Amino acid sequence: PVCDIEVPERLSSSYEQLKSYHLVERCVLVPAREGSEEEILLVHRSETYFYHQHLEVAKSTQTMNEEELKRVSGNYDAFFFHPNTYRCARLAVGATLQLVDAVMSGKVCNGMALVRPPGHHSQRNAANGFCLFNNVAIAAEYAKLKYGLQRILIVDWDVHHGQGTQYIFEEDPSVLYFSWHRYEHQEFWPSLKESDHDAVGLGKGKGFNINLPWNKVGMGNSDYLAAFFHVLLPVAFEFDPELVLVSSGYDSGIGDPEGQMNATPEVFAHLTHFLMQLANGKLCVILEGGYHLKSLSESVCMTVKTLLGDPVPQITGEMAPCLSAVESIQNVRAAHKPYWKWLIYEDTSFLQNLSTKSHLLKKANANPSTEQESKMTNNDETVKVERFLELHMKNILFPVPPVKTATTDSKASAHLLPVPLHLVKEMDKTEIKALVSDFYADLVKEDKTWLSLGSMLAILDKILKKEVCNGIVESPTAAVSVAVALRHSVRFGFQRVLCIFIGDMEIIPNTEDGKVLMMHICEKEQSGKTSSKHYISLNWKEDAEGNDFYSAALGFILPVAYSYQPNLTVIAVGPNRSIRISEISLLLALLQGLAESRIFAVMEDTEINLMQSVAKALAGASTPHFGVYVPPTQEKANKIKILRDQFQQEWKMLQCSGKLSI
Ligand code: Q9C
Ligand code: ZN
Repeated sequence: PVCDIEVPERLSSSYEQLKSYHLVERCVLVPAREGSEEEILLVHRSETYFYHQHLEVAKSTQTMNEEELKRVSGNYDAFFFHPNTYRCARLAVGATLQLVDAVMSGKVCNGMALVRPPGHHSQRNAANGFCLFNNVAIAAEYAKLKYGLQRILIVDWDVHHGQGTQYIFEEDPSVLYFSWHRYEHQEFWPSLKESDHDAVGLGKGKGFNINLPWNKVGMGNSDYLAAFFHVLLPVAFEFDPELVLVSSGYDSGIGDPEGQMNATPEVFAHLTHFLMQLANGKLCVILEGGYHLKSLSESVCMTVKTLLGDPVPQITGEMAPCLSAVESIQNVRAAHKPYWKWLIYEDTSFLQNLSTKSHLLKKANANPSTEQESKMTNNDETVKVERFLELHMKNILFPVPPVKTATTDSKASAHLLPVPLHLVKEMDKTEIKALVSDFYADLVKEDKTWLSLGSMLAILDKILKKEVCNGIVESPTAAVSVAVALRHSVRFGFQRVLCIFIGDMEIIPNTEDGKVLMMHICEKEQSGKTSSKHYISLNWKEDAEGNDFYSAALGFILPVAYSYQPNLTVIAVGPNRSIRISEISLLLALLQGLAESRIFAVMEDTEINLMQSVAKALAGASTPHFGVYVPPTQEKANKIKILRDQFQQEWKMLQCSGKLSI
């Protein structure tokens, strides 16, 4: 039997594409090795015998003739032996473990293993779905044993359910397994009941298996991001893993003949960027599926580029999850409510009548096309997506600014910052004066104010001209500085600016309607200011030790921001901020996925610890830690719910339940 999609070209074309983006030369190359029998047996041992059937059978295929290979392969579902399969599979295991060692020893922060055969369908005692040994599962057991890890997160973004991985860790609370997958009400391979959202784990492992079944094809960027905001990320931050492994199949990307989904390569940059915020950045990405060679290789490149710390491309197009995706998200949240603190006060209930149920009947009645016909249309489709991607990647990729983070040395305090920043000269006084009187006179009333605009304008200019990626500036009058900054940016041609105010500030109403989205995080209710689509006030006061801001950041701020798709983010920290430094760091880390990482921080509160943390977050120099996870109080959870209900029609990434409450 032959397999015409899980082919060696998957690796060679990915590698060629990495070379053409000059990504290979920026990586540390970790040599592969064969995984040892002992390592393979960490997962594939038989519990009752000394004879380890799975390993022995696999080993014996090395010397078989074609007929024997066919016979053995016939014992499995969608697995095909070649005389080299065993050796390749041992290399795939070994390469994966080498990556785990490189990350755990601190030699590298993160990395990707380009291996085949893939692993996530492989079970303790069976090959399955192109997988012989379960590379990622072995890696998790290995990391537990060798490094004493107690919490490992496996994120399986392959379009198929990694049922093998689920079976292996079903009863194990030390490994949290998350998988989304094409399901179509159990119509799609491997067509298992246990791939549905109600398979949450067994025994002690209850709550540590999370399945998000897609009941329709055509899921895209918004659906994947919604799944991260409303399911995976909150759980992941609560779980607080020590290591993150990705079962990284790109058959969930556009053009894949298996997945039939619509997500474009840059979404993988975003998913990667989010996962880099966990486990102190310890992230190992291991290849699984992905059968459209162009889609696969571009997605691999987006992943590696992000692992290397490059800014993330903007997502284009309408940001709204589809109804079926939202329904799936609602059900998995309902299924996991008993197990996770962050869900305690979320109003989640199961949705029984899914909008996709009728689609089953349609499918059964549809005329099956002949194999010849479907091969033809498949080829057409493949070429079409190839052409689309060729153009699309040119459109979304952008030159990385030569400088990451800029500041001015107005008070000679820049040297106190923990990371070397790029120093920019203040704008010249006459120049400011001219600018202000021409365009900003209504905003700048006091004389001493315009004097303080020199640093702000100098840095902002560099960001707008894309000479630097982000910047930090002190300002004794943040509200005025920001008002000027916003109008200046819009005048420069930026169409959507996201502005987040933190603390007590007299917010100057913006006149750039629709081109600015403001969010104000403060303790007191803003009297007289009513929220609207472009002005949202989030009253929040710190009341816990640790960090209880995850629910606001993931459940509200990020979905709104992703719905808006800003091309610049401005953050202003004023007096009496009501969130902690660790919470501001979290926000900064998450928001760097937007606006090609263009962030401008305007600081009125210049407490040294705060300045250091913001500088660190912007420079991306250290791996973040955001303080201990604290679940939101009922009051706070309720606040988020009310805001979500209020805005989910306009900012659709907020949607996480099927039947809208308004
Ligand atoms: N009629 C991975 O992506 N399809 N495996 C079988 C049987 C198997 C995919 C169809 C697809 C396996 C790693
Ligand atoms: Zn797959």
